[in-house]
Amino acid sequence: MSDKNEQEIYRIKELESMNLSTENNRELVIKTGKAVSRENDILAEKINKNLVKNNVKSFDIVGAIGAGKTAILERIIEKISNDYRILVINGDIVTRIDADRIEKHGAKSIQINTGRECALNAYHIHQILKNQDLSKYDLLFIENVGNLICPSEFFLGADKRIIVVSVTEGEWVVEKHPMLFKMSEIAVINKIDLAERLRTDVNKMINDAKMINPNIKVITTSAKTGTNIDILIKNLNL
Ligand SMILES: Nc1nc2c(ncn2[C@@H]2O[C@H](COP(=O)(O)OP(=O)(O)O)[C@@H](O)[C@H]2O)c(=O)[nH]1
Ligand SMILES: [Mg+2]
Repeated sequence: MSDKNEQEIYRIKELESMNLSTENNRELVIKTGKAVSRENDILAEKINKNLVKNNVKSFDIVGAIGAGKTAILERIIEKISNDYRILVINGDIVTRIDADRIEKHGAKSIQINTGRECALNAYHIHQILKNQDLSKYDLLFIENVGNLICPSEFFLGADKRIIVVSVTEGEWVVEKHPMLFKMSEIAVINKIDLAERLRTDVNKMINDAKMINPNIKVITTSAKTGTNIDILIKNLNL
């Protein structure tokens, strides 16, 4: 990109953020945001009804980039793909790396690339599920785009949300991101094989999650060694 083009892009970005910060525009942005969120929730409810009608149990997996969402799914699928017919939707900005990883373990996987969007929304899921014969599946796992903030704004229509954090993100990661812990049924603290070496206080992470959401089930795992993947599967209540 030439210097001139780059300067132009920065100028546009500056103007965008200046506009958002004026009182009138802010109100419009908030109003529009609320309307979008309401539409999303209506569609999410429809998606869930349809999944339930077809006896498909569904899970929305959220967490930062690199927390181990795909690795945990690989371990789960390895263990249960003989007993359940599984569909996985993988969300990423670009590439179909995760879908290719999942497919090697015995589940059908579909990749969605969101481009600039930092989370999946119900419309993405609807676009995919409307072309699927849901009677062919028992379980749906949705791996959301790697992000600890944006996914809290959009329900996808899954029965349960699972938040995955890892000890490599530091022991403060839970208390810094309360929203998604409030909105999840299961919290996975992954990469415990590295906890000792990093001297991460895993108990603090567990306690923080329970303090934020007393009803959340917290499970410590290692997708690398397979530790506690069985316990995680048990807690899915399949
Ligand atoms: N040591 C260790 N590495 C892990 C574990 N889980 C995932 N990883 C590694 O962490 C990296 C990111 O994992 P990935 O599943 O792609 O994370 P995602 O972005 O959340 O889907 C990969 O190199 C994995 O092999 C774990 O429990 N222990
Ligand atoms: Mg992934």
